[in-house]
Amino acid sequence: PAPRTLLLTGAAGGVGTLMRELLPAHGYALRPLDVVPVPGAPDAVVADLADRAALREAVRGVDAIVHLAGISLEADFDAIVTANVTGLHHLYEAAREEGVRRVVFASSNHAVGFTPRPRAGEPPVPVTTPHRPDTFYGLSKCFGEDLAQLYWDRHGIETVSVRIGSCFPEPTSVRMLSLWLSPADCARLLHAALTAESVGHTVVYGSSANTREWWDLSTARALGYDPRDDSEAFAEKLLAEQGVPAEGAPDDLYLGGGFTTPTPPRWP
Ligand code: 15L
Repeated sequence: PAPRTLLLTGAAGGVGTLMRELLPAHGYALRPLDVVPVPGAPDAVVADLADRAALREAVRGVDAIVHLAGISLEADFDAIVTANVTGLHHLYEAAREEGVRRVVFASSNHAVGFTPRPRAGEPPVPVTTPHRPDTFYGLSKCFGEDLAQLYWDRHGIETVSVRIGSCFPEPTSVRMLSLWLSPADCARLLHAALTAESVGHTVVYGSSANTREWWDLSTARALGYDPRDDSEAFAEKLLAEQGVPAEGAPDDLYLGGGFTTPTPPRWP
């Protein structure tokens, strides 16, 4: 049967807030969780990924987990390890102990951020491209994908790892024209990842059907994802405001853009 009750971790975060609005229309009852109180959700679980007992209680009885919690920008190595490595292990252990069979893991384009962005005429980047993290943050997403693989091979817990591009209400840079995942398409992609049969551990890229796409959405489409939005609607305005990235600039060279620089965007 299709999953209906979801634990949504990181429910107070950027993507979490958008998904709290949009996932119920796909038929889900949400159990939101965050390390801080979730605005407008007094029943949300407030728990840290360090708290194994709280996680075990939080996953009990849900059909699936959408894991958006953790640090989502660059930070000190120890902080990244605590939240995104140890915390992820705690969550999967809770899932294993409580018999939850499906996880959707928010990976990131920054797991492959040092991959050169394809030029005109070059093929889109496939999901099989080698990991090339651009930050400790991206490195933690590489680890997360491997942890998901381990829990599938060893324990039969299925995961779709979604390498999310840029999920915001609108793209705000020229780079994001290639990586934008509209909130509505994000909800569609999560729904596909939750309902597709026999996913084992599947890696997909997460973006809308962007005219300027850099990567290969075929593994996402194979799950049943049918994106409806295209960042091209914002292209004229953004190009007029910002121009194309200069040749050799980070946004020109790499998928990860500014995350590849000595001063990547930092948490919090
Ligand atoms: C990410 O992984 C970040 O969490 C998000 O804040 C954006 O910066 C996004 O990548 C991006 O690359 O645009």
